[in-house]
Amino acid sequence: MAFELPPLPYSKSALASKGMCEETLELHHDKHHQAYVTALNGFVEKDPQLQGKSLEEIVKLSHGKEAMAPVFNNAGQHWNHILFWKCMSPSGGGIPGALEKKINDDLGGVQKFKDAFKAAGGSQFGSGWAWLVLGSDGKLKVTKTPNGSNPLATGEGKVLLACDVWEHSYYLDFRNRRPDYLQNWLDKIANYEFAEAELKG
Ligand code: MN3
Repeated sequence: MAFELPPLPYSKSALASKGMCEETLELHHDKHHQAYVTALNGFVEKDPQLQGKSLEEIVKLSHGKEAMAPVFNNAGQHWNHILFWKCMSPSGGGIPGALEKKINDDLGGVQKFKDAFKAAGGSQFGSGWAWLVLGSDGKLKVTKTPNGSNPLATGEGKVLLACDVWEHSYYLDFRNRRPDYLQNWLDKIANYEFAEAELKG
């Protein structure tokens, strides 16, 4: 079974009033994400050791192996983007109670969480991702990864929020202003209902 591009869980214009325009989602989902899926399927077709494996298995199998870097980059990006679409919502921005309490307990409050997330995403040199994860110690943690890497590969924990800080994610809407994209994403777009469901799940 070839890997497939999942449909967006909202229309491409659904986030336009929130600071992510239709063209951004069209290019990002239909072109960028599709390209990772197509490339990954190409690698799987040529490599018997990848055949029959789940996406998670391929991410873990290829992580840290120099010869498999192209496989890892594309499998990682497929996995990351599947999450990213779920981590945004037209009704995003509001933090439900149980998640807010956990953020207060583990990260010192919502403002500190957002500052840490902005710092992680803003300081990721070049392309990459900012994450809110639930660590194996049961505590929330804000982290970042370069390029196509992710907490599944690094073993840093269960992802509650994934934010793409590659330029293709924000350049049409915010130009070079990545900190503004991150602030807007956290305040208006982030799907904290999803994060809370993952926290409880
Ligand atoms: Mn992307």
